[in-house]
Amino acid sequence: MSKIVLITGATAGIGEATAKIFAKNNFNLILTGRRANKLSDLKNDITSEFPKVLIQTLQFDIRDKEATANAYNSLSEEWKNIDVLINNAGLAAGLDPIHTGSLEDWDQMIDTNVKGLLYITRLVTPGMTERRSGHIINVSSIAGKESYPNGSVYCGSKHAVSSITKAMRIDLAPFNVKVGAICPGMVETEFSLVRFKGDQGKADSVYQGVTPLYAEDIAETIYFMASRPAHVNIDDVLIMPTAQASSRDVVRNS
Ligand code: 8X3
Repeated sequence: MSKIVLITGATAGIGEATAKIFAKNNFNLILTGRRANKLSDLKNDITSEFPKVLIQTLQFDIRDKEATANAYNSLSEEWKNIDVLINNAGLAAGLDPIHTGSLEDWDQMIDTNVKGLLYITRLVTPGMTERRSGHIINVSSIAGKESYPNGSVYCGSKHAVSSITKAMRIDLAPFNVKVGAICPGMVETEFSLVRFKGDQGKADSVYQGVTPLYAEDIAETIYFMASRPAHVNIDDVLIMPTAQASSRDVVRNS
C-alpha cells in the first residue's frame, strides 16, 4: 500500500487542495468532514483524475468525541497505518469584542479547533509511536502568533494549537514522529463566509484590494513539509500574502 494521509476538514478550502496535492503525489487518502455529499463529490473528483489513488471517506463532526472514535475505529488495520495526519479542521465564528461575543461561537471554535484536533490526534498517535514513524502537521494561523481586536477566542484557539504543537513535538520526537505547524495569514477560502455566517459582502471586503493567499499555496507548503527527507522536520511555517505584513497591516489597492 502507498503511504496514507488523513486530512481533517477535507471538504473545502485548504483541506480539499491538500487532498489533491497528496493524491497527485501517490498518497492514499483518508478524507474526513461533516458534509457527506461534499466528501463523496471530492472522492469522485480525485478518483477521476488519479484513478490509482485509494480513498476512504469518514463523515463525522470532529467536535463529537464518540463519533470521531467510531469513525477512526471503522478503518481496517491496514488503513490505520497513517503516515501523515493533517489537522486542518477548524473555523472562525464571529468577529466580536469580548463583552458581546457569542457563547455558541466560542464553543464551536474551541470544540473544533482545539478539542477536535486533540480527539483525532489521540486516536492516530498510538499507531505512529508503535511504528516509530509518522508526521503530524497542524494547521494553525497568524492568529496563533498575534492577537487582534475582536478575535479573542479564535486567536486563543490558534495560540492553543501552536502551543499544543510544540508540546506534541517534544512528546513524539523520541518515537521518531515529526510534528509541525503551518500558520497562514489571509487565505481566500470559505473562511470569511463562515466567520460572517454567510454574509458575502462582509466576506468579500476582507479580500478587497488584496491578492490573498489561495488554498493551493498552503497545500503546496504542507506537501513540502511532508516530503522532506527523514532527518528534516519543519517545526513552524508562517506564510502570508505579500500584501500582508501582520494580522493588522494589509496593503490594499484603492
Ligand atoms: C486566518 C487568518 O488573520 O483571519 O486564520 O485570523 S486571520
